[in-house]
Amino acid sequence: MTSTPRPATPRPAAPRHAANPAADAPVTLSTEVAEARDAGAAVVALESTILSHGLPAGRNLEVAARLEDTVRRAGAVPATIAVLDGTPQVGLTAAQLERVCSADEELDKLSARDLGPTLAAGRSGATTVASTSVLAHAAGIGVFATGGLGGVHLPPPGATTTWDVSADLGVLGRTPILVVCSGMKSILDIPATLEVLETGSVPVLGYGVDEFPAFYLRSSGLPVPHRVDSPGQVAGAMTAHRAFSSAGMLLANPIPAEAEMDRELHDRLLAEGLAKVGEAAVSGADVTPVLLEHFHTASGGVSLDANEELVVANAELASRVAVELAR
Ligand code: PSU
Ligand code: MN
Repeated sequence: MTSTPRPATPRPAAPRHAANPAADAPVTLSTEVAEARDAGAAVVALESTILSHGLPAGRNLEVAARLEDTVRRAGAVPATIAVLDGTPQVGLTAAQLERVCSADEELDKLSARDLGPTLAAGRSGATTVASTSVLAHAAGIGVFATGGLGGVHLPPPGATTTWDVSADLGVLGRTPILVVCSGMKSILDIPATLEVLETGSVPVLGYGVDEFPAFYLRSSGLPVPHRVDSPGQVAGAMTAHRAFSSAGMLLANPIPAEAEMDRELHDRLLAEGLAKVGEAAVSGADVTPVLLEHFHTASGGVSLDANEELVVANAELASRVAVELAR
């Protein structure tokens, strides 16, 4: 028996900069987010991995509520993103947010590559910076606030590389979105991460600072390529960048001074955490959650407070930028 080859039907390429990419994208927007987006109002995407894998249950729900509240007060609409029962949800109901924050759910941590298989299988999971960026863009949202960006992981003693480079970096290089964060944690190789961002042609802006922040600490000691001092300047840089590039943009906002961790405590916890990861042979997607857990328990909650304050500050700044862009 011979099978008849199907004629190839060339499909027209989808425009890369469709004004409303969400028109055909299989994402489900909450009514509030859809209305705001269609009206051209300010919308800010928020991720869910930071809730499910980055903060302890209980505390995560408080932080989630505070983040959404912060965005609203600043005049924007929050769109927390997660995959629930095979549907990418952009904007969560109170019950959905509770589900994402519940320890019983044991949600998977979904990077961008996990979206397809997870959706097809009807499964649920929390989205990282990479997958949140992809879904936010598909929903027509251009501004996203988080805590820390993933990056290039430090090799264990004796090794030269782990090849563990967060997908956050590659996705930012090809997704037109502004990510507002407090840099990356010093559990990562910050200079190497900045190099990879340069390779991806992702502009890196420092908000009110000349040095790139390091999450729990206000400075990594490394220079930031471009300094901006107001939401209007960020919006201007974003608009000008967009005329030439479909790459994302990173706005690094240092942790508020009063919430910054003590450097000695920080350095000790970091050394302990890295040793723990090495001993337990933790790898891949588990590395970041294990290190974060160590910081949170061994600091007696100091790092948790720091984490909360910096994400809230980023949500506020992202909202102010989104409001500028919506003008
Ligand atoms: N930074 C934090 N808390 C987090 C994360 C980063 O301070 O929870 C999460 C984010 O979702 C980020 C992800 O996208 O970790 C990066 O994970 P990985 O290194 O496995 O790519
Ligand atoms: Mn990784």
